[in-house]
Amino acid sequence: MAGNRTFTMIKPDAVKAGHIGAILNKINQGGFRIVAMKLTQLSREKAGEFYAVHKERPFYKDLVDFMSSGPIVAAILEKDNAVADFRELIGATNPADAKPGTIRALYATSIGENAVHGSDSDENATIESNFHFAGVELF
Ligand code: 3AN
Repeated sequence: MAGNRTFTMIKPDAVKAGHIGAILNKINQGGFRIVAMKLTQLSREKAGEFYAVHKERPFYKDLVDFMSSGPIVAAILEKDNAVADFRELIGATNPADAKPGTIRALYATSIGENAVHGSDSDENATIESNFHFAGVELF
């Protein structure tokens, strides 16, 4: 059965461009409830740990540099079928392929700087939520 929570980050490109409010609005309009949220910045070390599954990929270093380059918003979101529905709301990894109206179609500039993260499985949603919010009260 699909879980009811996912994890997201509004990435440094979208924070810098002033899109936090617009993206949170899309998230709420998409039927997601925010159960935990913070404005924070990842160190290079923490960004590397978060994206460790991509360690062997050619874009890993750029990804770690980018994700630690400025503030992000991290949040846990709740909705039925959260992981799949959120990935539908954010659109394809490459904004050029993202459906019109999705968050990446609206706010991402490239495949590397693509505005938002969304967990790709219930298991990773739990791991990623704990990475940022272990021990924090959920609302
Ligand atoms: P998604 O975030 O859509 O699940 P993943 O898990 O394949 O995509 O990739 C994680 C992150 O790595 C992406 N959000 C993006 O920032 C970066 N990335 C993925 N593919 C590329 C690529 N070909 N070139 C540069 N960066 C990439």
